[in-house]
Amino acid sequence: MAIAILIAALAGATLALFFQPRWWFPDAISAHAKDYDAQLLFTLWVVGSIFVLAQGLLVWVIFRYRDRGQAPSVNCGSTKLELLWTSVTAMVFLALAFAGQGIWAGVHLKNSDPSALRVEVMAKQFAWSYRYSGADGAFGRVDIRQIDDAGGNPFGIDSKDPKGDDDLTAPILRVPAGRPVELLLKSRDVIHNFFVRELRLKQDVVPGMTIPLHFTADKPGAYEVPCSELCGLGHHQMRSALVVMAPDAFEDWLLEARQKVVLP
Ligand SMILES: [Cu+2]
Repeated sequence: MAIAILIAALAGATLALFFQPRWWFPDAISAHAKDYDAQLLFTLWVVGSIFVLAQGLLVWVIFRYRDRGQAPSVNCGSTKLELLWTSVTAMVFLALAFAGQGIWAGVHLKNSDPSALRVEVMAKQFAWSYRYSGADGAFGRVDIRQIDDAGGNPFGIDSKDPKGDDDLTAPILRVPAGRPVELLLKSRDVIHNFFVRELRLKQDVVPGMTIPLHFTADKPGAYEVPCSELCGLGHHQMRSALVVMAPDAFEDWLLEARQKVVLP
C-alpha cells in the first residue's frame, strides 16, 4: 500500500510539473527550436496518454479480478495479442523517431542559406572567439604560428594575407535577428561543445575539423553560450554570449566595430 501511495504521489508530481508553465524550457528563438519543442510535446502527449491508459487498464484488471473467494482460473496468454501490441508500440516509436529525425536532418544535414552571415567560431581552453569577415566577404588566411591571444589574434590571422586585414575578431557572438547565420566551428586544442539552450542547438567542436552549424534567430536578446563538453580544469569558466540584435542595430555595430579593427 505504501508503494502504491508513493507511485501515485510521484505520478501526481510529474503531472503537476508538466502542466505548470514556470519550470519548462527557456524561450525558443528559432523556427527549428520551436519545431523541436512541438515534437517533444507531441511525443510526451502520445506516450503520456498511452501510459495513463495502460495504468488505468491495470487498475481495472486488479479491481475486476480481485479475490472474492472464487475458484482460481488459469490463463496462458495470447500470442496474437502479444504480437499486436508489441508491433503497435514499435510502430508508434518508429513514427515518432522519424518525425523528430526530419527536424534534426533539417538542422544538421541541410546546407545553410547562401545569403547566410558566416561567422567563424574558435574554441580553446577556456574561451570562445568569433571572426567576421570584412566588407570583402572573405576570411583571411590563418597561420598557427601567429596565434596571439594577448595581442588579440586568437585565430592566428596571417598578417601577410591582405584579405585578413579587415577581419574582425570578437569575444561575443552578435547576429542580426531574422537572418540566417552559418557558424564554422573550430577548436584549437581539445573537444569543446557549442551550446545555446534557446536555439536548442548543441554541437561538438573537434580539433582538426571545421563543422558548419546554421540557424536563424528571430528574437532579439542575450543568450548564454556555455561550453558543454568537459574540456579541462577551467571548463566551468568557458562561456560567452550570443546577442541577437535588430538588423539595423547589428549593421551599425558591425560598421563601427570594423572601423576599430587593429591589424594583429
Ligand atoms: Cu570547452
